[in-house]
Amino acid sequence: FFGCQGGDQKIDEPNEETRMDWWRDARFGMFIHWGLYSIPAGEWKGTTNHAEWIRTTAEISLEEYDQFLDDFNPVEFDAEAWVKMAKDAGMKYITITSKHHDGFGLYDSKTSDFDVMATPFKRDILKELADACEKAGIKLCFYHSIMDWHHPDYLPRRGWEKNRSTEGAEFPRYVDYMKNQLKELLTNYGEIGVLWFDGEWEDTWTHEEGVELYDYIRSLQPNIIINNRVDKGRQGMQGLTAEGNFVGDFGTPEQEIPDTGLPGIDWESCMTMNDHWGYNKNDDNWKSSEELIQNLVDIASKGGNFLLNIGPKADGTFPQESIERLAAIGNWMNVNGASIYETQASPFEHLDWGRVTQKQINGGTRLYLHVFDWPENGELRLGGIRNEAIQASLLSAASTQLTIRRDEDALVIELPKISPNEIDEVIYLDIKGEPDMILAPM
Ligand code: H79
Repeated sequence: FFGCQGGDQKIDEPNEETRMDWWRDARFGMFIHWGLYSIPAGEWKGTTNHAEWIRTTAEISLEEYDQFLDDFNPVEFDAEAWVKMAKDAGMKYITITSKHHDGFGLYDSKTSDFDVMATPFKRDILKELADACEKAGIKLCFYHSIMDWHHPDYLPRRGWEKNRSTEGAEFPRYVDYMKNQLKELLTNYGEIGVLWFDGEWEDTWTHEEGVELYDYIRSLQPNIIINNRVDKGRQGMQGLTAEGNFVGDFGTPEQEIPDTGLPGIDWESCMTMNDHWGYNKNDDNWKSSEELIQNLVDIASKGGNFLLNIGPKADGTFPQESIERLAAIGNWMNVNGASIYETQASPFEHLDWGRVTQKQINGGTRLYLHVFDWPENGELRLGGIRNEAIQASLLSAASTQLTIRRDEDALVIELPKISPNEIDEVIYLDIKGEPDMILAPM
């Protein structure tokens, strides 16, 4: 049984549903990849395809990388402005890199000298974000890398790191260090929504350590949600947890959206707006706002969350292209948010005109029909459904009643000739009971 991903077996918990509730309702969050790597902005000695992995991909020595400390001074950083952009886009939570693989901490860590306090900026970025999030009612979440290319006790080294000795390195001491950092993060910044681990795939990290870390995090904040990369059960970039006794509360598809819904499984697709997580000044391969909105809808129609990434610049601002896309998504969400928040996966998959999300209301079901491709004949067909229809309306103009008729196994809705919103006009269709599907022959 996939639904039980193990965490609840470890800690006695009567309120499992309650713990995940806010996250399941939220559906949409902002990922933020920010750190020293934002300074080179993806460029190194004439090569341009780098980002947060630049220490590895450009093979930069530790000595050289440490020099970025002197240049990290994001004077334009404004936590409240960031949180406002997330909130205005319709996002309910922010997951920021407290530490990425390079080992640099964006906060005041007493356990490390490789943090923001060692830069000219000397401001605790996570504290400022925590305060801004609290004010705005946004959940703050931390991405924390298990893999660490900086700490002397982390093993292994990168293959090209010939001059960094492993002598005296003790991995258990690294684990203690990481736990101390996590204790700071879970003690000094209020209630944290999610701990999002990454970099768990190297051989030094074991299932036993994953279980222990999961339990440790829950002991500090019992209601926190922890992704499946804390343990060894993740299956590649597809991201879902393998069968077995693995801990972790949700699966983490990366740059992918599952083909179908996954009943009983919690998951979140994380995705970049262009081709890099960290800021890359040469990357102009931006997804359109339309594609991003339709991705959000696709994911919601399958019961998942969408964690959409921003790679801020070294001065503390978001790239203009990201700001524009957030604003466009926000415009759509202002009208159509009800078709995303607190919805569940629908049984309608692979429709040729769009996607369907749904919600239980007044003993019946409200189906949100997301029309990506407006039918030319003005008739929207929802096939394979037995239920009696009650009413249908445009979500953008709830006073317009649309005519519904039954055509054999389909409900057919008469639409206006032209779509009011070409990206995704949402029709809500109320039916009696829960969807009663006529299953296609196998
Ligand atoms: O934090 C983001 C990535 O840095 C991290 N997870 C997301 C959320 C990530 N870890 N691994 N990967 C992404 C995939 C690894 C791809 C690699 Fe590569 C191929 C690493 C080195 C070669 C991508 C391409 C990164 C550098 C070049």
